[in-house]
Amino acid sequence: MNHSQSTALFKRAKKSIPGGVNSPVRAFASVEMPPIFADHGKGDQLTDVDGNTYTDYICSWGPLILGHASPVYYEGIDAMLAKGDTYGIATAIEVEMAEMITEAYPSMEQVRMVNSGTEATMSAIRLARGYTGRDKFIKFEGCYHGHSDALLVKSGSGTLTFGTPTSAGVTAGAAKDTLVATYNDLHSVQVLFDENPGEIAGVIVEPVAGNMGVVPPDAGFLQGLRELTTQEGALLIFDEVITGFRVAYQGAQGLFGVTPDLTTLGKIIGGGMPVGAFGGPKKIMACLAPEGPVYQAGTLSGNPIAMKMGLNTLTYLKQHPEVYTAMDERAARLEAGFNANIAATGVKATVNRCAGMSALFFTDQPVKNFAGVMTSDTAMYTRYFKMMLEAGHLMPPSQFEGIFVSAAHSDAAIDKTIADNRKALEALAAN
Ligand code: KE4
Repeated sequence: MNHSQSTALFKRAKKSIPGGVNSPVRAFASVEMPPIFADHGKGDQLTDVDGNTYTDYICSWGPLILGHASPVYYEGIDAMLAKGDTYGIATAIEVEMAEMITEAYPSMEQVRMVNSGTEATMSAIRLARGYTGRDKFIKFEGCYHGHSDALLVKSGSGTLTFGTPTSAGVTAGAAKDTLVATYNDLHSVQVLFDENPGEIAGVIVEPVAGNMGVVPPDAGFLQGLRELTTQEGALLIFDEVITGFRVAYQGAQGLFGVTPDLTTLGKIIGGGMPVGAFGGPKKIMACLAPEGPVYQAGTLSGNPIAMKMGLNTLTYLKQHPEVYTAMDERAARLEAGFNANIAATGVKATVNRCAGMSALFFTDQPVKNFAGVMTSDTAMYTRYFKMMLEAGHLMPPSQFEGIFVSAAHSDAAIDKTIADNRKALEALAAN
């Protein structure tokens, strides 16, 4: 495939944008090649500026649950734009969005809209601290909750690619109240509570980890966190920025039947526009300004155009539950196909999956936590990524990200991905 236009754009971009990209993972550094630049997408297909078309498994890192350029996202947008796009005062559509979310997530009696997942988690942590009067909180190694200072500690996603699990610029003071436990290890959480009695405001967790590849929760892990936090007077925060409206309409809390105190959302709820949200019981949310002492704000929070695209998406998902069944079936076929290819070729690899999100790790070790992820052969992943790209399949450009199947992924596309995965694994097995 010819990537000359992408490469030229990247060279040009590096003059005016740090690293040539507006988010590090887009630089393709982990797979040691210049990034491709997108030109357009339709359904499960993405076409780059050189005219190469791929079946897309990035799906904008989660938002595109209906695939690229679905008319569902855009319904009624032109009419709204004719009236204006932002006001700085409240609008009715923000109320409709809040009602949509709180109806789908009973644990969220109230919800505040923000502009990114980072804002949502940062605000949720501040709220938990303000509500409990406690400073410390627990996160899990390899989980990524956006780039606010206190959460950029032993984090996942791009911080793993760039070897900065705790970022430069995050002061010791900002990180000192962040305690780090091991995913799927309740004892590691209990130890932190025992060492910090009465000081921990909350535990924030990706209920299905999607930023160290995909690591589903072991049976009982989430319930165990619920029991531990209740017993210790700490809040349980589910970061459902990826899993919300993805692993089920009711998110991971609906899928696993565990009710958090606070939930953060993002990605899908914006229909492709920059949207995040956080919510919980009224007694906790009442601590937020303007009612309470915990300040949080945003110029474009609840932007009407973004709300409309988000509402279009959520309304469609609510009216078409069959979308989840179809996504789960396709992701299961992809998993089964990859596993058959691993068995047939003898390549050391393992597949993790939860509903429509999955990951292919180049390790024969079980991947249940960050340590398991780090047994992966990232050099082999790089070779695999490039072979799949050349064959017309855009896999995540990092071992530490997830594969997303959308409602738009066709059976034919899935089958071709499985067939080309077999060829790639055969090539890896040969040398
Ligand atoms: P944003 O600030 O990027 O909207 O959301 C941060 C965030 C919070 N919580 C979870 C569970 C997340 O996965 C994310 C962001 N996810 C990454 C992909 N793994 C965003 C991709 C990127 O950084 O470009």
